[in-house]
This record gives sequence, structure tokens and C-alpha cells, in this order.
Amino acid sequence: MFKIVKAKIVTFFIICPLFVFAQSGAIHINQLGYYPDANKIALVVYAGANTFDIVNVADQSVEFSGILSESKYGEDANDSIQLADFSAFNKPGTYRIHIPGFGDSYPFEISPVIFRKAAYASMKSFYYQRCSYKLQPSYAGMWARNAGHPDTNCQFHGSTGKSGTHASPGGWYDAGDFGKYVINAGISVHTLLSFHENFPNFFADGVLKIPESGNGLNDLLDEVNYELDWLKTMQDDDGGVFFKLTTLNFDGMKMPDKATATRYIIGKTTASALDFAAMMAMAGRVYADYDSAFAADCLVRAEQAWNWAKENPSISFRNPAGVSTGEYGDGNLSDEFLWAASELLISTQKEEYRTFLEDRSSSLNYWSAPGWPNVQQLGTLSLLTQPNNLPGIVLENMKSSLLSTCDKWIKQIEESTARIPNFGFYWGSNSEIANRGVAMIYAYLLTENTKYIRGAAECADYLLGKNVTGFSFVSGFGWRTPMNFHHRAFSADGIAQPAPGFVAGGPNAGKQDGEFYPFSAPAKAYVDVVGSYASNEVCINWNSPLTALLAGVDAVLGDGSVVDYPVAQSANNPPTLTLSAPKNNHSFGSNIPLTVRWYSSDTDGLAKAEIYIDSRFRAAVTGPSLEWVTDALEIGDHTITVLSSDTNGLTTGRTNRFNIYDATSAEIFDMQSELAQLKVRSGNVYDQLKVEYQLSEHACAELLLFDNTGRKILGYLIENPALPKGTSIVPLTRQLPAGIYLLTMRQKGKRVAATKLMVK
Ligand code: G3I
Ligand code: 9MR
Repeated sequence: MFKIVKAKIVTFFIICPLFVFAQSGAIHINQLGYYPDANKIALVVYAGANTFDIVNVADQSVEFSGILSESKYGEDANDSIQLADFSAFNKPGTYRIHIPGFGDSYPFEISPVIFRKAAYASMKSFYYQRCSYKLQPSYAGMWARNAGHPDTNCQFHGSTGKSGTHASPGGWYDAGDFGKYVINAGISVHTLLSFHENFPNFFADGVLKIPESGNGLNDLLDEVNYELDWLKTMQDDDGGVFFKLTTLNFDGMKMPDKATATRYIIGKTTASALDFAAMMAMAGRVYADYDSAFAADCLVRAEQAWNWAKENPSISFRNPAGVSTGEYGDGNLSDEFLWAASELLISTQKEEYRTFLEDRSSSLNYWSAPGWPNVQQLGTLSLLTQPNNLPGIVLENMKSSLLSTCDKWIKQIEESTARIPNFGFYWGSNSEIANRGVAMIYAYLLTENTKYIRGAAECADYLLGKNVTGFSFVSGFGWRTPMNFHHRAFSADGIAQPAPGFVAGGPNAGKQDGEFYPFSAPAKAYVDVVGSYASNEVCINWNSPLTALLAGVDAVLGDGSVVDYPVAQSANNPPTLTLSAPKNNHSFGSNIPLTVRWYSSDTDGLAKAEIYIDSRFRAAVTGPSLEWVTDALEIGDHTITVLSSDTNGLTTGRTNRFNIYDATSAEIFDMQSELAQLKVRSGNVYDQLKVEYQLSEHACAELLLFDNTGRKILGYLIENPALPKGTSIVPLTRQLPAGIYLLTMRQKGKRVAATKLMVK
């Protein structure tokens, strides 16, 4: 038997080279490209090569050649990575990286406006998040939709101390959910308004093509105004500020106008009052030149909220009983006080705020990136860039903490295997790297030292594809981008692509959504499926630093020429792809070759499919073939990934996991996990199986029996298994032919145990 199999494989490999060309795929670049004056680096995984070429796509000429760095193992990625550094090459054009004997990267550009459209799209993502608002085709293109959630008649939840109803329309949906949370508005509004204070002409009137474009006001200010108008409705008569506006539990994946569950105003806390005070204080100075009445009202409200917080300094938020929407809980409120006082000082120059900050000056610094619960740094960034009367020494200390923090991150980028600063891959990790990039833009503004803007650009490179997942995390910008965000409207609208410019939360080793993540290394813990709210949701506090990062880098490294970003009326979608073999969660005998089979189509025509086993590149297949066969794999669990690319380079991927069991050994074995154990009592396996199990969880269990080709022979449900131990008699409808079988047990969609079974 073994010999015959070998012979088959040999035959295959003689035919096969016609369809398999040099390896490619694992050259990770910024999928848009690079500014002429930026660092230009690609990550090259498992190439085993020494040199690379930069090839001009127009005429295939080699314009630059370089030496790949020594291969270094990166633990976060579980990859060995070489770097292709072509920073010295800066001629605008469209290129590919070519690695002789290995393959090519996606095409990319060197251009002095390379991030501009993505920056506009990222800012425009807020328009797509507008609540209580109809999106018209002339502004929203394909993603036009009805208004949802008028929010004119919300119920006061008991946690507000009020009863009855309240009107609180407008504002942005927070994320993939329809909630509106004051806390998360805080850092988002700061990041955008602060960007505007430093780069007031970037989002000039008209560039975003939103309904307010053409009204004479900067488009960023128009968009943020939509949020500020809502925020004002969240302030109570006594100056306090309600915490959030949501349903009691998250809605299903519906369009906004179909999600009609009752909406509540919930909670009233110190943090919401202080974040509100900070935002309103900023708005009070930023809008003063355009709408003085609006701005004056913002300032009055800011001080009312501040005074309320002083009287109620420690009310923190926990979801009340019966409420399960986003919590944004934060026990430490000192940073919120510092941020609010910072913005209030800049906007009012009042002694009260100066004294408050001076008394706490040792806490004014920038030692880590801000986040929704850590907002002191936002105050630092404002104080460092806006006039105020804090003593020079306090400002100097803040500045040196920002610079030394950025220096540390740049050093980490330079020393790391994957050109990123050290950070944990937590929920929303993409915002961590975006915020660090934003910090480097401030460092550049304060010093004009170009190392900072180059560092910021490398943070953007990561988000746009120079990372080990192979994704550009920004929808519509790159060759392989998220298609299946955890976003209610985008998953319910029947359109394949989400609107452009949204950034995914990104790799998250916590994987709290329970989805199957094809790659388990922390830096690769990202999966582009709708269910993955822990890695593939979008959120306003992630898109705001993306906006500031892309726009800030463009403002500094770009040439400022005019770029038109039209409203997308049609999308060029990546290929459709189904991966039919090996099937997900199936088992295959170790004695047969592995057949990989997929189906793919694309209106542009298909270019190639790349095949990865256990996230390692194995082959690229061109031509009409939709099948690839390889020698039998090692016994154990595996993943198969197929990436299909169209002739434009747009790429779709699918991953299945499967198991190879030992079909050559004749012993009966038990492959038991921590979760469950499974034993088949020898005896009469001709008309029934007697299965003993031991479980750690009470949940419906499914027994599946496979033959040695991985074909499912039977499935048997134990709806109410005994805990911890029980026995089931599984009837067989036909006699099993002699051979080796695999019996597996699944609970909640996961395999918890497997055992092999031999029928003589
Ligand atoms: O930062 C800590 C780190 O120090 C710690 O070692 C690590 C260990 O688990 O956790 C890190 O914290 C994580 C934190 O995000 C990072 O910001 C938490 O585990 C993680 O649970 C937490 O997730 C938050 C998530 O809600 C769940 O509560 C996200 O920050 C937050 O952005 C997200 O927000 C949701 C809203 O509730 C609802 N709307 C959508 C929005 C985005 O998903
Ligand atoms: O859809 C919700 C998402 O917006 C939140 O960020 C996330 C974490 O709070 O929760 C999501 O809702 C999930 C819920 O927590 C658990 N059941 C499945 C829900 C997703 O549909």
C-alpha cells in the first residue's frame, strides 16, 4: 500500500511543475506604498534567499537591488523574518519586490501622495457611522442606507437617577454595534480636533465629499460637529453627563433602520463628565472662529461638567444588572481630571486649572500611548502644542517624556524582527500602534527631527500590510483587506465589501469571541470573519488615530498636491473562494496524499492561488487547475490556507483546520484532550459501538466517525451527556469494513477528543 502511494506522488510531481511557479506571497509590504523620503522596508518570510530586486512594473526593469538581512526568529509571529530595505531608492513609480528563486510582492507605489486617499477615507469613516441619519448615494455611494435610531424618545435607565424619556439624536455609532458611549467619544474627538489644531488645512472644505462639503467650513470640523451636537444632549441639567446610550443588550446583525429595540440613556459618572468637559473645552476654542455662539456654549458646558465632577469625584461605571452593552469601565479617574483641566486651561487660561495642574505636574507626561481609559496623555499633547501658562519646566518635562518614549519605540522598531515597537496584541491593538505613530508626529512637530516622522510612517506601514498577517487592515486600501468586519450594517447590507477607510481592531491574542483563528501566534491572531468582534470590529477610537497618522504623515512627507477622492459607486471585489478539501474539522489517514481543492471566480480573471499549510507557504498554482496534491502530512492537527488573487492583485483567503491520524499503526490509541476523554470498548463493532466518555463541561456532544480517507461515516448526538462520565451505545447502520477509523467528539463546535479504532 505504502509503495503504491509513493508511486502516485512521484507521478504527480512530474506533471506538477507546469502549474507551480516560484514561491511568493510571504513578502509583506505596505500594500499602498511608500513616500520617497520614508523608510522603505518589507518583511520577507521563509525565503531563504540573499538578495532582492526592485522591479519597475511598467517595463520589468530592475531599478534597485539589495541584500536581505540575516533571518531572525520573531516569537510574536512565530516566523523567521528577513528584511528587504530599499529606503535608499526613492524614485516615484510602481514597483514589485522580486526575490530570485522565491517570488514577487504585490505591486506598490513610491509616491508623494501615497496615503492621501486612505487618510480621506479614514476620516470619512465617521460619516458612515452617523446615527439617526440617512446616507445618500451621492455621498455614501454603494453604502447608501436609510436612517436608523432616531433617538428622539430614549428611556432613562434607573442608573441615571431619572425617569421618563429623553431626546439624544445624532452622533456616531461607536463601532460594529449601534451604541453611543461618551467615554469612547473622548479620545476619538480629541485625536481629531488635536490633529486639526496642528494641521488646520488638511481636511479642507470639500475633500471628504460629505453633505456639509461646500459650506465653507473644514470637513473634519463639520464631521466632528455631528458628534458634538449629540454629546451636548448627554449633559444633564445639573452639569453631569450621562454615560451611554444603548439598548439593554447588543442587537443582532441588522441594518440600522431594522434595529428597533428600545434605547436607554444609562449611567451618569465622573469619567463621562470629565471627558465631556475636555471635549467641550477643546471645541470651545477650535470652533470659536467659525461659530462663536456654538463655541461659547461649549465652554459653558465644559465648566459645568467640570464643576459637577469636582463635587462627584469618584463615580465610576459598571454595567447595571440587565445591561450587557459595552462597559468602558475605568476605576482610575485621576487621568480624566488631568486631561479635562489641561483642555480647560488652554481654552480659558483660568488660574483654577493652572493651579490644579501645577499641583500635579509630576503626573503630566507621556510614558505610554493613550487609550480610552488612559487620557492624561491627551492633555499632554494639547499642552505641548497649544499656548498655555504652565511653567516652562513643566512643559519641558512633558516634552522630554514624549521624546524619550518615542525614542524608545523607534529603537524597538530598529531592533525588532518585524519593524514594530514592542506591544501586547490586545483588543484594538491596531489603535495602539496608530496612537504611537501619532505620538511620533507630535515629536516631529516639536523637534523637526525626521527620525520621528519616519517612525510614524513605519507604524502606518504596519497597518497597511507590512505585518505578518498579510493583511492591510484598512478596508479598500491594499490587495488583501478586511471584507467581513464585525459591523452590523456592513454585514447586513448585502454588499460584499465594507465601505473604505475603516481599520480593523487587529491581532488580539485574547481571541475573546471564540472564533477559529487560523494562526495562533499573537501577531497573527486576526481573522477576517464577521463573528470576530475581538479582532475584526471597527471602532471610532481606532479610526481616529489612523486618520491622524495617515494624514499627519502625508502632511509632512507628502508634496501637498491636489488629490481627488471620488465617492465609490462600484467596488472591484476580490475573488470569491470556497475551500472544499481538506474540509474543515475533518480527519484524514496518514497513508494517503493530501488533496487541496478550491473553487474561485472573479470578474477580472484569476491570476493564481497560493497554498499554505500550517501558515507556511507551500505552492502557488496558476492556470485552470483548482487542485493541488502533496505528500502525506505529519500526524497531528494542521491548517490549510488558500489565497486566491485576481489579475488586479486583489486577494481572498480561506482557512480550514484538519487532522491527520496515524493510519499505519495497528494499535488502538486514545488521543485525549484536557477537555474530554473518549474510549471505545473493544467488542462487537459490527452493529454498535460502545463509547465511554469523560467530559469537563455539560454541553451537547457530537460523536463523528470517519474512515481513513476522512469521509464521515456517521454522526451521533449525545444531547444530554452525563457529567463527568458516561457511556453511549452508538448504533451502526451498516457493518464497518475492516480498516482504521477515527472517532471524534465535538462540543460547541470544537473537537474535544479523538480516538482511533481498528476493525479487523
Ligand atoms: O490593556 C490590558 C493589558 O494590560 C492586559 O495585560 C491584557 C490582558 O488581557 O488586557 C488588556 O486589556 C484589554 C483591553 O481591551 C485593552 O484595551 C482587555 O483584555 C480587553 O477585554 C479590553 O477590551 C475592550 C472591549 O471593549 C471589551 O470590553 C476594548 O478595549 C474596547 O475597545 C471594547 O470596546 C467595545 C465596546 O465595549 C462596545 N462597542 C465596540 C467596542 C470595540 O470592540
Ligand atoms: O457585537 C458586540 C461588539 O460590538 C462588542 O464589541 C463585543 C464586546 O462587547 O460584543 C459583541 O457582541 C457579542 C456579545 O458580547 C456576545 N454575544 C455575541 C455578540 C456578537 O454578535
